[in-house]
Amino acid sequence: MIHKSMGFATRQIHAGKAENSAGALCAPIYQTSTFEFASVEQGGARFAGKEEGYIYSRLGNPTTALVEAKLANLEGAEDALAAASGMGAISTALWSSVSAGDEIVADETLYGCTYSLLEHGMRQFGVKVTLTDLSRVENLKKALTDKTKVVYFETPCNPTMKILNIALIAKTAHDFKSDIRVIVDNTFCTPYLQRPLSLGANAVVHSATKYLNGHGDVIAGFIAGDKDFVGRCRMFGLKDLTGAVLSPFDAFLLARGLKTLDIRMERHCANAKKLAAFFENHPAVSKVCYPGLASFEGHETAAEQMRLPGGMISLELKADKAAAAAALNKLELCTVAVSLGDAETLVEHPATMTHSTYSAEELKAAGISEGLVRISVGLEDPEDIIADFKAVLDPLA
Ligand code: 4LM
Repeated sequence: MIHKSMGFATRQIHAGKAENSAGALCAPIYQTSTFEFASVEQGGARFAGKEEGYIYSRLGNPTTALVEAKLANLEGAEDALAAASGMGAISTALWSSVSAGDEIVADETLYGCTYSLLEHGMRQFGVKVTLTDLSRVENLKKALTDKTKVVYFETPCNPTMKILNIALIAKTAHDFKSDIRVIVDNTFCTPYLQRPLSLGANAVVHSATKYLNGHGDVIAGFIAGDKDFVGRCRMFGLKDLTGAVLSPFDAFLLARGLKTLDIRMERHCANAKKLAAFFENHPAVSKVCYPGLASFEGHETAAEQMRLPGGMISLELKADKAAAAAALNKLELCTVAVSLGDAETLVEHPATMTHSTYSAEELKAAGISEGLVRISVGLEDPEDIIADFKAVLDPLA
């Protein structure tokens, strides 16, 4: 039996149980698209919501239900819904929240495809999207109208690591209109580092592709929040609008990854802290964006709302673009790749990769410089990660 008072590690391992008549320690993979009804009447009753039970795996599946229960427990949410990707979760949550004529206010610094969904996608369907810098609460106050249905942001923001004050943004939005849904993308933190619902947000979305799974072998997402909203996302947003359903096999891999979330996050953060200190003292580096550094603008807010400063670092090099790229191409241990939260240290160039959905002017407005390099610090020995960067940065100094 799992109690709310139990610790994070206990809950990440034990929360959520799938039907399991054989008593297998690891819940079985219910690799099935559909479920047998005992009778025509029973099938009808399940469709009508008069009887509990599975119908079809786009509406629910025992293996998927297990990871949904785990994530809901860890985020402190009433309910959670798994999706086929982070973008599947985000688009499901947003399309379940607005109709044509409604408005969304979002921070201007977002993962590139979320930016594209808002800026290029939702606008096409008559939803007004206002993108602004939510680190200044007066910008939020200016953007809110009686048509605002959603306030949406990430913190730390991908890729600049800008920190947004969850409690302040949620309070400002709710003081303006109590039914505004404040949705926070908690991908960079996971519930081990930050729990937006406890700070006043209404819903959380995740790319579970990243730290939640943690092993670079799954694309997945989550929505967590109150029962009504998650129910609407499940039975309308995901079922009818996006169809972005997580497969039972990927749910099984996620359940496996989640069992070690706290240990992995502790190590990602410890490694990132050492690497950030190395970069801050390296003469080839002009700027380090890491919430754990006292020199970083969002440091104090990060310390208030995050357990630890995370495993992501962004930096700028003094060298010109070609010389910086040539240096990073020589990394031997670290891998040039997008994505984050894996055991391997990954290095990428947002302006030409994850944020290439922004135009040059939009990148500038969002504070994403042409020279920014983003690092997802892995779980290797920190001395080896630092030695790899030292070997390629020293010649630039
Ligand atoms: C990346 N990110 O940055 P799926 N929310 C955040 C993200 O960083 C991402 C998604 C949602 C990267 C992918 C290539 C904050 C993705 C979207 O990729 O749809 O699971 O998540 O490197």
